Amino acid sequence: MSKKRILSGVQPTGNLHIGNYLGAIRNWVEMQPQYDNFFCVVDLHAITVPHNPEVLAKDTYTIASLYLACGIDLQYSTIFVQSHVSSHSELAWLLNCTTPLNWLERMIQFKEKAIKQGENVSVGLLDYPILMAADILLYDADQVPVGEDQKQHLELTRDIAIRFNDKFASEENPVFKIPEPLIKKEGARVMSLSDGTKKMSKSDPSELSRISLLDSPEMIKKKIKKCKTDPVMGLSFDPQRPECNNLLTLYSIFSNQTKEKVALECADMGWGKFKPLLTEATIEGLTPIQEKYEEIMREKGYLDTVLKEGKEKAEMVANATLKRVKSALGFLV
Ligand code: ATP
Ligand code: LTN
Repeated sequence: MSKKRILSGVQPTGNLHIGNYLGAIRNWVEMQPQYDNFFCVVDLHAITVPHNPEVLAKDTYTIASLYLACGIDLQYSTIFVQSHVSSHSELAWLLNCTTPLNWLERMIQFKEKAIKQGENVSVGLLDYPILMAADILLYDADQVPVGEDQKQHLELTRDIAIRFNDKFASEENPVFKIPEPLIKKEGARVMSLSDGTKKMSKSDPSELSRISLLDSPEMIKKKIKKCKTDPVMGLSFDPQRPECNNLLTLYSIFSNQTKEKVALECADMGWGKFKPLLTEATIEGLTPIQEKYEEIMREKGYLDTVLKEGKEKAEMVANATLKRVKSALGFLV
């Protein structure tokens, strides 16, 4: 029996932070041997908010090498750049014309990001989830491993696929496979270091709000030292204490210990004792990724080869799906 397929992606909008790693990439790495995997760097999504052309290409390389540095293995997985496979844009157009506008207007991420843009909201920002649906549906993905914040987009993708199949295909011969979201509980929503009620995000203007995978040990130490805490004595996984809950969760993941064990270990601790422990566990967790990253970046030309091969493999699958879609819609193919 052939393996089930996974597709996921990250936007090249800056360095990856530990939220991206714990919420998404760590799970990709863990699952990859059992699946046929496609991981893309979604550069077309990165331009839905104002961007700097000079940093887009650099960030695209950074994210692709971080995929490898985090442990994505080309034996199991294909890494490619979204804009290298033109079927993504083309399917997005076809889905634009078969999806009701009001499905997009309800998207939480759109509403949140639109507020930040003021008058300058692009059509692309509204259309973002359609392009994401195209990414997923082109590969007949069975599972899409993402963080909690992407749940609504995954539900929309399913609705788009179901509606398309209903209108343009038969039950026995559907055009799209209906994908399932895969959201692991631990690390699905890593919170900002400056505010335990907000998710950690690449686009937060404050560097101190997140730990980047490439932060130096000194920087990690500084960020944890400055992060927001609370004045309650003793530490616990209390949902009423968002900062405490978040920091203990990070510690439990990076130190490879169960929540129960961490709860016991930290029950009588104060922040002064806990912060150095978290700092050490975080540095230890990130050092191997940083070393591998440096190695990949030193090897000139390697990444280009990986991405070229990735494009070729991705195109084979994506172009076949696009042909099916166009034929169902009545285009001459
Ligand atoms: P931006 O701030 O530019 O929107 P982001 O930090 O939200 O970026 P994305 O590229 O949108 O990052 O997300 C990549 C993956 O990381 C997605 O699967 C997303 O669900 C996951 N992710 C993002 N932020 C977090 C977080 N704080 N906790 C857990 N997972 C996260
Ligand atoms: N919207 C996603 C990034 C993304 C994605 C995808 C994730 C674009 N296309 C396809 C999974 C599958 C985000 O994390 N912000």
